[in-house]
Amino acid sequence: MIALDRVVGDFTIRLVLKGNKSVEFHGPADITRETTDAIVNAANSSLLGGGGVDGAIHRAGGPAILEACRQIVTKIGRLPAGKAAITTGGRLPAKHVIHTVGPIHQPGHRTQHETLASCYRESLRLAEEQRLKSIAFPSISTGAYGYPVKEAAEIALATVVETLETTTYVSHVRFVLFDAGTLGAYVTAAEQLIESDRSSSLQIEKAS
Ligand code: AR6
Repeated sequence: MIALDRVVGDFTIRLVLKGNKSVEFHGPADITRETTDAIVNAANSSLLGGGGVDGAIHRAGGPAILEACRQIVTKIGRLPAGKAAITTGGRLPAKHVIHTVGPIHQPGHRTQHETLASCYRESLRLAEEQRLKSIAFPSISTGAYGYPVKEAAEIALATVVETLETTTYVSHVRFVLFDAGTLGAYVTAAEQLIESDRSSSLQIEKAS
């Protein structure tokens, strides 16, 4: 069992799954530096940018991303919560950005669980459609949208692990988490998953 509070700084923990697939937890780190085939943006329904990770992605990726978002909005209108759309990565190291809209947290609202799970499923579906091998997610909805991080981490991880059982191309998923508290919540969710399913294992990949 990993005692996360003893590990400080930038590192990666890897959850190894059947079929040579893996889910990594990396942080504290900035997703705009990721070299996965795609990174996921926690956007809003306008797709026209915002604060948090959305602002960081548009700043680092440049105007090509916004232009591609505008074209999507012209075609389909606003992107509903739980759905996803793919654009170029512009100047980012990742070739693609998958924009998804998380639920805004409202205490006691059970449908939000399904909407948040749908963000991960829909993003993975688009990556699979494009035959991408790797994708990086931020912690969707746990910033400005206020979703409790423990609950969000459990939903995110369970959905990703379940969806990875069905993918042909996508085999590496990386959660890139901006702060130590969020990283801790995701690793705890991974530890709980391993307790219930002993066929997977956790490894500390890198510590610096
Ligand atoms: N890399 C990785 N994670 C980041 C980064 C980064 N560069 N920057 C922030 N985070 P948020 P939401 C983390 O608010 O809750 C925007 O204005 C952040 O610490 O970005 O889904 C959109 O336009 C937190 O853990 O997304 C929407 O209006 C996580 O990313 C709204 O915010 C999500 O925080 C979406 O809210």
